[in-house]
Amino acid sequence: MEPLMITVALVGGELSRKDTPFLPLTPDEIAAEGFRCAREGACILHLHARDVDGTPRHDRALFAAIVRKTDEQCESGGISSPILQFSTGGSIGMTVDERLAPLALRPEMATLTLGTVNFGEDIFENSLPTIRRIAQALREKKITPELEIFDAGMMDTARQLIEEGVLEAPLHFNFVLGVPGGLSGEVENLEFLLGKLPEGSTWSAAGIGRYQLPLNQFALSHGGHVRLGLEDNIYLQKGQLAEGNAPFVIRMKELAKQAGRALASPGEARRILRLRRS
Ligand code: KMH
Ligand code: ZN
Repeated sequence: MEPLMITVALVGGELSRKDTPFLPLTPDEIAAEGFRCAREGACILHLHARDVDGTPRHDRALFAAIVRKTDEQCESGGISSPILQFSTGGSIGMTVDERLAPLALRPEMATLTLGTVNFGEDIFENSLPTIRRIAQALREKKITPELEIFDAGMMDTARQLIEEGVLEAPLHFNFVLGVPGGLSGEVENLEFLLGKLPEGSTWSAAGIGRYQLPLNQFALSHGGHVRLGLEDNIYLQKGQLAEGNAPFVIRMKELAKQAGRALASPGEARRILRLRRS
């Protein structure tokens, strides 16, 4: 098996400090948290940004500050900078223009959700024209997409977009299961989706709330990769808030060690993901 890539979804676009006091919000906090996670073995940071009052804001300057501060921390801490993966999902209600604005910074990776899905009481909107538009922006800027799969039909959309030439295989998929309104996070659902992966794809598994750990463990033992962190789950175990994102990484590092699977460095992750600028 390839070394395990750990992606950390540090903050997300929906939570607030009312949900957990351990949520990093400012660029300084996000960068410090990213550095801690990278030091423990994470190789990809999935990024959203927040305004001074914690409001989700897809603002280019905020993302630029996160990038700069993360690089500075890694350099002074003597570790390689992780891959920075910008969210193009943003948070519910953002316009597509807002969601795309930070891509001007040309990160190595960015997300691309392959369909509209109910998101709790809200709607996370990704019509086909929107998906094509985001995919084109990524292509033009040579940013590698991570395809976010929240529901089964999104795998059919992946196939359709490959046929259209909008997406180019081989591709990297991230299954985000357990969003209320999307496909739930039972392992059998992940197995079903894996059966639909286009040849040559790489994949990771993320689970919302209580689904995070079992889906991560399945991926660890089946040649996939993992996404974890506060965006998806704020509890380290039942009733115990995680004191930041690093505890999830530390636990996964231990599980990988027990399973005899090495962790991917950022350089190895660039090779595994065939990053366009590697
Ligand atoms: N905040 C969610 C509505 C992504 O980052 O690409 C969407 C999301 C997906 O978080
Ligand atoms: Zn996200």
